[in-house]
Amino acid sequence: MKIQSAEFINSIYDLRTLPKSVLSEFVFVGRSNVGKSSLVNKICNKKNLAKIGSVPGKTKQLNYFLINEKFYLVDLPGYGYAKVPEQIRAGWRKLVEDYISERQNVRVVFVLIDARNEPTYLDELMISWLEYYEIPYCVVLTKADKISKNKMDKQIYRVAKIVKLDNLCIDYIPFSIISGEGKFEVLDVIEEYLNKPPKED
Ligand SMILES: Nc1nc2c(ncn2[C@@H]2O[C@H](COP(=O)(O)OP(=O)(O)O)[C@@H](O)[C@H]2O)c(=O)[nH]1
Ligand SMILES: [Mg+2]
Repeated sequence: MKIQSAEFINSIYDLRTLPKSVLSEFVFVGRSNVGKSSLVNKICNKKNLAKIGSVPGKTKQLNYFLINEKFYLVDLPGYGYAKVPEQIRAGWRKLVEDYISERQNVRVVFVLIDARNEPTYLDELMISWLEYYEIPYCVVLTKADKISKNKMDKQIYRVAKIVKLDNLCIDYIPFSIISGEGKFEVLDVIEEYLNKPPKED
């Protein structure tokens, strides 16, 4: 699939103001600084579509990008930043879980995990929600340029141990904005699920 047009639509702070639309949504989650905005920019071939490296843990909005006038990419607020007070973290949980469980438009959630770091409790929680609500997801191992192939294999093995339902986990994709590795794999997953009829309840 080729991304021909990509535009920022808006930032949502309150789920009651989500776009009234039936377009498919492909969602990116992961802790602050894992590379969500960088990935969105990379697959869209745009430098500044999504803001890179803004103050971690402070942004609590969902950012909507319209692609090819046909579907949305949604950048969820980052999680698991050590200095975030518990109250804000609880707000994050509610926002993200409500979105994931209620939004019918979601086709695939890409769970981003830094290839160098042990998956956190919140990565595990995220995956357990996706399995509970039966949403197909794809694990993306970011910043692949910073580790060896051997270490990447070990990381995939570690992450795979968290996954309980193989049928919902589409793939594990090493990704790097430096080498471009993983870009086409992510686009292929989007294309496949864009053309697949959504599962009936
Ligand atoms: N070396 C390397 N750095 C990356 C990669 N992806 C993101 N970064 C850097 O990681 C930092 C956080 O990225 P950002 O996209 O803002 O993360 P977000 O908070 O998850 O949206 C920035 O300094 C990026 O340049 C990558 O694939 N390789
Ligand atoms: Mg970001």
